[in-house]
Amino acid sequence: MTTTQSTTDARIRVLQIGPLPQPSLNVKLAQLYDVTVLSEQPDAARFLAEQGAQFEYLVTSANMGLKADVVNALPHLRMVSSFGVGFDKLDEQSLVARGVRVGYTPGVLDDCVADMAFALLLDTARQLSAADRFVRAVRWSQGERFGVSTKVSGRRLGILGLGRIGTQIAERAQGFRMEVAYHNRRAVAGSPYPYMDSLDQLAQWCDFLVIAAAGGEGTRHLVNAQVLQSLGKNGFVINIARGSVIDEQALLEALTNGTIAGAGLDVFENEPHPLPGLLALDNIVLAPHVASGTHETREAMAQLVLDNLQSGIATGAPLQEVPWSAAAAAKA
Ligand code: 8YV
Repeated sequence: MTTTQSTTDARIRVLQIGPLPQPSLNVKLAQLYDVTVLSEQPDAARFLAEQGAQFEYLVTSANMGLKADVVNALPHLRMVSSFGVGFDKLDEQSLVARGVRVGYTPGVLDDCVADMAFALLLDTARQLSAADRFVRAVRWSQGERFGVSTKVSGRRLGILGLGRIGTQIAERAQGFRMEVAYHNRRAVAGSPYPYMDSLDQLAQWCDFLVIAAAGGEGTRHLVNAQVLQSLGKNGFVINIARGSVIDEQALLEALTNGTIAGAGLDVFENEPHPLPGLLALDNIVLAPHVASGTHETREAMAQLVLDNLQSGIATGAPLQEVPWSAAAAAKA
């Protein structure tokens, strides 16, 4: 006699750290698996102590991350599927030590993040948001003049981090006939763009410094007071990567003192709390970490989270696996 497991019994248990930014993904995960959302538990630590041993699969996001104490409370954890390309908030040490495979969502968000870099660059240089505020405040209608802004086409674009997203930013710059150069932890073989040995050199050379480097300890505060000084009073900094790459206090001072001309930021050191001083400045454009936040890209990211999880369950490996060794090299 053969025994048939009921669908419910066969459903795989998945621990989800919290609600994911794409609502359809929360729904699909719950349809496909037996999902427990950790943030919905009245006492998460107690839940983990009592039921942690039942989970082999976990879903999180770049933003929510995954802490060592959670990994350590899941003795049978085999695979993590994370929504996002950044993995600076996933605890590398505990995951690697335990041999847990980790999937993430590179590639599918490059276009939208690069588009956002240019949106912030154009807005900051041409003062579009400030112009919008000016018109809405009826200042134009009352006879005031807005003043002039800064030309973008044909200028120099410096990219910190010529990875997938940095490369897409460089490609968009061609449409604006911009000169492009970059700095990385090492030169990218075959890149058509000139490599600058130091970030300081890149900052001195460029008009617009765009941050597209990975987050984490290896890149923390790379853009400091000295680099901003080198960028100079006509220079702009744009950040679509991680807030931690810029020393936000030094940036606030540079924007306030006129050490640099302006900034466009989608990311901050302590999200969702930009330094309060930044909110009062007019030479800055602020966005709430939404570079990947289009319907199309978020759907593609959601699909990759599902595909990574499904692949992990079926084969033991996600389709797109976090390259921890590259991150370690960045720190060296
Ligand atoms: C995510 C991001 O949307 O992919 C990343 O690393 O920072 C964003 O694209 C966000 O972090 C989701 O949690």
